[in-house]
Amino acid sequence: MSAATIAPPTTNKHLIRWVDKMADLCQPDRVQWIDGSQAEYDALCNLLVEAGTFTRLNQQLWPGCFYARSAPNDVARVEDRTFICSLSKDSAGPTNNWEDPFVMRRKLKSLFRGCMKGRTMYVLAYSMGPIGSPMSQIGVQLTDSAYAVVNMRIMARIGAPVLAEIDKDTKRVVPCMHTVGAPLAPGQHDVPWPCNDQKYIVHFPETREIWSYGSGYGGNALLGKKCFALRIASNIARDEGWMAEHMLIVGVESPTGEKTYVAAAFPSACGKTNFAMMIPPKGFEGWKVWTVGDDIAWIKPDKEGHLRAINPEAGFFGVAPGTSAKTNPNAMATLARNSIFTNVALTPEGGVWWEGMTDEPPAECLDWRGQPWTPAIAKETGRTAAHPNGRFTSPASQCPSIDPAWEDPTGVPISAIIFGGRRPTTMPLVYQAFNWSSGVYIGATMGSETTAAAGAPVGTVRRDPMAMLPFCGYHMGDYFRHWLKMQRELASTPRVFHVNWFRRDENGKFLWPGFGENMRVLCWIIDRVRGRAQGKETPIGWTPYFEDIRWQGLDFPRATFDTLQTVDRAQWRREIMGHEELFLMLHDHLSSEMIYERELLICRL
Ligand code: SAT
Ligand code: MN
Repeated sequence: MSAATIAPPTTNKHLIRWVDKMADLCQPDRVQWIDGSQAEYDALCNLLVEAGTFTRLNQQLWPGCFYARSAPNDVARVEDRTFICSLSKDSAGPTNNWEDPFVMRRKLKSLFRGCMKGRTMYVLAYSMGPIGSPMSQIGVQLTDSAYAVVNMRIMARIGAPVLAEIDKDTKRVVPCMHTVGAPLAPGQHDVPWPCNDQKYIVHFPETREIWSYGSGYGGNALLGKKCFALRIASNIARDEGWMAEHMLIVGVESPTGEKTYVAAAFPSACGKTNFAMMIPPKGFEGWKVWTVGDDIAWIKPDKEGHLRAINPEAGFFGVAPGTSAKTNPNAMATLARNSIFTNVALTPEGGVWWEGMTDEPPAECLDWRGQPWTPAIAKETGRTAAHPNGRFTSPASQCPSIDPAWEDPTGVPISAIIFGGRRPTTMPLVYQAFNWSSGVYIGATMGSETTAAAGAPVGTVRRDPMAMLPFCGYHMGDYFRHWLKMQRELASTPRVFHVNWFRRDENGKFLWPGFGENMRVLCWIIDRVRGRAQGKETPIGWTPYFEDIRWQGLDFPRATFDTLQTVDRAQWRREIMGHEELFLMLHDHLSSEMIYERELLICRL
């Protein structure tokens, strides 16, 4: 076994022993400890270019940028191959796939035996959260994917400074195993995107371990993100009395310099990244929206009992299609350099393109599979140039709206929590929960209405509690309990709101213009938090009076606003029937407070 030939850059005996043991299991040709330097990053990128995984983009147009195409069978997270292997099936709950941890371990051992033959095993120490922050957590990912390493360098803090933290031995380290599952026989030629048809994304919540097999893409391979920062961290958070949430964090600054931070959870395809990087509309001169994070928030009570949050990530792994100078200029500026693009289109000039980036598509390009693509071909075949889940990986520090406090080790104070969904009917533009437990109920029952494209009957709501359905690492009923329990740790709870940008009129037309205008709703939320705006009591919560929304710069008809805010009792009765489905599934772990909130809502209606 030719393990590390250079002395490992750590004194931690447990870490060294584990790396040796895993190298024995996976049998890589080499072991390389990642230091996180620019030189090392450049060398790995060169290696990826040589391997055909990366194409260096035109450096005049896209400085420091690379382009990658994945295998067509490895383009997204694989929820049906994601497992929570707690000791008892009951702890994983009905919303997670479960397998007996002993059975799964045996399976993984056999899959991982010799899985890195012909490859390098990288030892990637990483910190989720600023290095040294009391709210940060540390992981070490062993991976045979250089692509995963260079992406993780953008998405997390990695390398030597993290190893130095590990050497202090003050924090438990989460071991993360990752392989693309494609060992090479001697002399065998590698493919640009090695992966395996068989995929396993496995979490052991009690021992805080992650094992990922067969995929090199996104959340399957960048283990700090969904696997650690949400599924494992939600378990740690429950045990330690904090919250690991699928939420963006923004700070809103008024012209007088007053700053208010909010966290928000929306299901996928509701414009989370756009909201996190919002530019205030006409009429809001002097206002500023600052970005702290676009995907994950770790929220913890401070000594005084106020919630503070950090963004555990250091970059954005954003969906490219639909991102443009119109929908999200801050994202466009962020991704303009030092970024990695995956599964978008490659233009003849050595640039990238995706649907929605510009009004005019390029005359020709290579699509995400490497096939020639023209607007005419698209018209004829319906093929898109970019994969709908094509991504950019970009450093958060490059975002023009990045908050000056985004790396504050103590986090930022959270004054409000916002839930949202894509709801063509029923849900008003905005309403405020009466209190914490009714807020938890609102988050627990949130969801998005299915569209015709999803195959399901139109009008069905897919419940996605707190946008955590694929990310909660334990029983969803216990997760609601944990939310309710958090109130006891707090001197003051953040106010809770629900927003819906997607309500339509009887002709199917959106009632709300969206984008930057969402600032008006955000301002009402802040005015409520600060005790400045009135709320009108309705059966579902407090709603804004027309007069309390800041309308400057927008001529918005009062009648449309009234339609947007309508609480239709018949629709709401149907809505509550839908809540029952979720509650039935979770019934044996459901807190009585949730049933009580439901009864109260029924009574008020
Ligand atoms: O691929 S990720 O899991 O990082 C993003 C997503 O699918 O939500
Ligand atoms: Mn996400």
